Amino acid sequence: MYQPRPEHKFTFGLWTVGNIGRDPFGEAVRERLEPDYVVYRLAELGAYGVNLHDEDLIPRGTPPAEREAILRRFKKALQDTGLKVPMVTANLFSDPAFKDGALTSPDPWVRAYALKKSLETLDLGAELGAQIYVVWPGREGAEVDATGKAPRVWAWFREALDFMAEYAEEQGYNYRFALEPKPNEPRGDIYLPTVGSMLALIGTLKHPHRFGLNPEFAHETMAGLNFVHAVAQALEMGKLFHIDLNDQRMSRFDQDLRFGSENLKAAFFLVDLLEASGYDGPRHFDAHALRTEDEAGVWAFARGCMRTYLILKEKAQAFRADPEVKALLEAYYQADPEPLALLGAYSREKAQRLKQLELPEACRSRGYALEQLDQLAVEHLLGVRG
Ligand code: GLT
Ligand code: MN
Ligand code: MN
Repeated sequence: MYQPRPEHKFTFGLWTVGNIGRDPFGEAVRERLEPDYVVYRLAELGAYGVNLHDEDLIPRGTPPAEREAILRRFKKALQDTGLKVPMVTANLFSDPAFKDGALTSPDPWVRAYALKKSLETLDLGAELGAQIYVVWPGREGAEVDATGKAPRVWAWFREALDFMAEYAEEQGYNYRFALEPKPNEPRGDIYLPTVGSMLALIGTLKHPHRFGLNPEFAHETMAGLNFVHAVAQALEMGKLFHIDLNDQRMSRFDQDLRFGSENLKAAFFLVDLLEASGYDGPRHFDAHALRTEDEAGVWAFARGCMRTYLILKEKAQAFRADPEVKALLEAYYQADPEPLALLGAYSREKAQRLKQLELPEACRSRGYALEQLDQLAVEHLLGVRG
């Protein structure tokens, strides 16, 4: 029961299960896991794929011969297990050069270097079969506004994205670019803080169809926003290219907790939304085991993320199939043809008729039965129904 299988499309990053538990106050608590070892373990657990930053696989400064050896071992592990690499991304945050931004650094040398690193990561990903390229602008932010940088960064960021898309096109790579917003951390304020701001940016790019979102549960939650609503908007706009699943307490540092471990109800409605939407991309867990854990805890964490997702999927299906829920929803969405005929696309005639409209008094006194509906959701979650 609840056994993950590749067709569920669960993925983890090398940096997630490989997280060594460093935090701003404390040193590493776990050993680095070799990338090929991670592949074998994830495959055993039933995952579909493994994602990576350039530097997760090939640490900065690796000599060419060693690079080839790492790649050979990694590809062999992929071949042995059938695990995929659906997504890659460049690490544009660790190098000290990126301390005041990478693609939006005030130093054009740094901007050029960040772009070079991105192009090389596009090459690496193409070699591994990746089709999603994530851009997470974690260092594209500020603590100090005296620079007047805020109005300038958009052009730099936009140019860099256009450049990457055109490079990928020219190379014949089949990438879709997934932009990942976050309100803060590591910068005091990141310039593209929310799903809404990222969606707005996409409309200003040269090749908007190549760009979509990689929203993360923890990031919208840090901003006090409703992740389910953010994902729904991205889906409705055809822009959900990838998703980072994890959990988070509001008003805290970026916790990247095990999926479903904190906001169970939001996780439930997220799975409900995703599964009903036809989204067929990876379900990526961008989370890591608690710093208290040893390696056994890491694999328990990974199993837990997938298991919780599958349990919630079953619960969501039972909730939607519940006759009481169905009856409440039928009453909720009124389908009276009279007002419906006045809505939709504009016409002069409709406008005239709308001006004559008298709202039935019942619309003011009606109840929406949301207490009943929500209680049913809670009871499904608590396991006493369905
Ligand atoms: C980093 C960040 C994540 C991003 C990753 C992609 S790296 O761990 O916290 O949210 O998805 O660069
Ligand atoms: Mn995060
Ligand atoms: Mn993420």
